[in-house]
Amino acid sequence: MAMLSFERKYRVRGGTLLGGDLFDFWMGPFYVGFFGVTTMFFALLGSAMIFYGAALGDTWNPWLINIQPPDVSYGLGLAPLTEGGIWQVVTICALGAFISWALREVEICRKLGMGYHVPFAFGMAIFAYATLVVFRPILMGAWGYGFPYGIMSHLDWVSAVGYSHIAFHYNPAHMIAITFFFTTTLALAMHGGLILSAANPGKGQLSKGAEHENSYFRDAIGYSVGSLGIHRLGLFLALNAGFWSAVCMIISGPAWTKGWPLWWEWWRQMPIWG
Ligand code: UQ2
Repeated sequence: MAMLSFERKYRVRGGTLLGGDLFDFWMGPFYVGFFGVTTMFFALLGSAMIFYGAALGDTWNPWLINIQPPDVSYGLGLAPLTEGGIWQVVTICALGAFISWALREVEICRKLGMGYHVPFAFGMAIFAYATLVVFRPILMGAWGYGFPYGIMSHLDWVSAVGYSHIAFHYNPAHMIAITFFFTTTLALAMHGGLILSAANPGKGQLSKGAEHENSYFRDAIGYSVGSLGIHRLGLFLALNAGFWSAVCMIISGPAWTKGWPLWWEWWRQMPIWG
C-alpha cells in the first residue's frame, strides 16, 4: 500500500495531552503536537548553547569539543555560563527535549489506540541519562559530578569514575547490566537470524513462516519462546540493561565510595567458610 493512502486513514484527530487541537496537525510525514514544538525549542536552544560553548573553547575539532560541568565547589547551585553554566543549560535542554519527545510518542500512541511500550522503553533511556547528570550529582552534592559533553571527554570521565573504584567490573549491578546487554544482543541475533532465514530460504524457494520458525528451535533446543514471546523477551532484556546501568552508577559514590573489589568482603566473611 502506498504510504500516503494509509497515512490518511490513521491521521486521526485527538489523543493530545496538552494544547488540545492547537498543535494537532502534521508537517509532511511528521506529527507536530504541543510536545513537537517543545522538542524543537529545547533541541535548538540546547544545540545553540553547545555551539556557544564550543566557540568559547580552543578547538573546533569535533572529537575534542568539551562542555564541562561546573567545578564541584559550586555544589548544587547555578554557575556562571562560562564556569559550567552552559553545561547546566544544555542539561536542562536535553532533558526538556527527551521528555518532550517521550510525551509526543505518548500522544501518537493515544491517537492510534496503541499501548505505551515505545515511550516507556525510551523513558528507561531518559532515566539512565538523568541518573548520570541529575540524580547522582544531587546525591553527591554537586553538579560537578555530572559527565562532560564531549566525545573524548565523556570517555575520560567514564574511565576516571571506573578507576576511582579500583576495578569497576566488580560492581555487582554493573555485572548484571553487562549480562543484560550481552543477552540482548544474543536474543536479537537469534531473532534476526531466524526471521531472515525463514524469509530467505534460497533462490526459487518459497519463504517459510511461523511454523518453520517454531520448528527450528524445537528441533534445536526442544523449546520455542514464540513469535510474541521473543519480542516480550527482547523488550525485557533491553529495559533491564538500561535499568541496571542506572543502578550500577547510582550506587557508585552515593552508596559505596571504596573500591568495588572490597564490596565482596561480605562474601569472604561469611561464617560458612569455617
Ligand atoms: C523463538 C521464536 C522466535 C524467535 C526466536 C526464538 C518462533 C520468531 C529467537 C528462540 C528463542 C528462545 C528459545 C529464547 C532464548 C532465550 C534467551 C534468554 C536468549 O522461539 O518463536 O520468533 O525469534
